[in-house]
Amino acid sequence: MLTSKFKWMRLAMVFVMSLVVLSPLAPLQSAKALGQATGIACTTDSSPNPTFSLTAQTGYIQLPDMNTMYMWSYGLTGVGFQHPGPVLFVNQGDTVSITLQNSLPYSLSTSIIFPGQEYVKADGLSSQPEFDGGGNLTSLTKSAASGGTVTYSFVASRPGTFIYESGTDTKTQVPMGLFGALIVRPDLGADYVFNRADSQFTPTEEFMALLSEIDPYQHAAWEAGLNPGKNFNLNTYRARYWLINGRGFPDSIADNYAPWLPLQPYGALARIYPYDSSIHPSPAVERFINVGTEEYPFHPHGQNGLVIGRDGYPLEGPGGQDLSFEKFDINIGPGQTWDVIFKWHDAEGYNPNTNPVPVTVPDLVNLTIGMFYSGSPYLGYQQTMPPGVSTLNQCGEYYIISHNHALFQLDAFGQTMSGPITYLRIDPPLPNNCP
Ligand SMILES: [Cu+2]
Repeated sequence: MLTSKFKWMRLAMVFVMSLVVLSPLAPLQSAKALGQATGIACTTDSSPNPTFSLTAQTGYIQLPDMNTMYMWSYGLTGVGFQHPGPVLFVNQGDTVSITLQNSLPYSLSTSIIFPGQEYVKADGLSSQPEFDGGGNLTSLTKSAASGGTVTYSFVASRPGTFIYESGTDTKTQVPMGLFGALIVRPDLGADYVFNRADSQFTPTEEFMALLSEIDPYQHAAWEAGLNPGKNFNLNTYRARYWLINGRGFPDSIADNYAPWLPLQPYGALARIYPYDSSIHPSPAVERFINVGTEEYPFHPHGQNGLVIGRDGYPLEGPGGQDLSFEKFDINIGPGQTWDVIFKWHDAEGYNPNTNPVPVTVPDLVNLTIGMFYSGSPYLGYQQTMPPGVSTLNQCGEYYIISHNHALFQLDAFGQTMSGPITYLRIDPPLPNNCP
């Protein structure tokens, strides 16, 4: 048992070291232009009439305990399986069309619902729920039969963070992985969350925490296919894996499109820079999304967030009054989205030469050293580590953990310290020499 844990840690370390080697991200350049190492990797199409083609299909993802998991998920048609589904970005006022190709097994029908979008059409007609011959609800919206397609369209009337997910047999199809994020940019501009001046953010510092869960017995039952739809008792549903952006820690801190996670393209590392009134004036934004069945109390250490929106609505009064609030623990309920702004101030400006901290820094050999520590408590400084200790720190940056505070969720089927954990990486003030 111990041996396998050490093996896991070693492999995790190799993963993380590859991350460091493979992610040359220059500050202030667009994360997107550089292959989107961190930040949300957008799937877009030309405004004002973006069209997307998604295929609901089967595939496998990798989990931190070395398990692989049979999933259903949305991938771009013709491109293939990915998990979670593509993050769709559109502009406010766009007429969005999404064609769903149903490639699920077992002759299942499937569909997509768009919570928060109004007047959704399916194949040109007002989208309506479906019922079987006995009057039982079978789908919340028009579905595509096995092998068939259905095209949904709607006008993205208001900006914000939204979910799209299966509307058919939702207790099965959503946990099996049929979900994704839809982000609507406001009229005010792509670097605003809402049509409010105080919702401006740094374009390269737009992050997502899409939180989900897996009951491996549900997935195994469908994978085995012995009696599809009847061989898993939903009353026994119990999540054993919890994921952030479709990955568990430490995969969660690897780059977007990390080559060893080819079907789980979205990283969750948040990389930001200290506030500076001229060089770096705007904050970062994180879009929290919960597609699971449990509450996810997300908890960025050492850092309050400013909650500015929930469920696609800005927190404002009828006259536009700012109703945003500071929050230390971000409690995202099932089906909710929260938009949270945060910034980091180098308030004290500590410097080992000109402004040292007014206490004696403990001797390095008396400290517990993590693999991301620079050897120096000062931002932007690196020092020699104790003998035998290597560091993944690149340029004296800080790493602050962010994780779900329902600690039972920090787990991968019994492998602890996994699940929805990521880091906030704070780089030294710009300009700097960080890779
Ligand atoms: Cu904590």
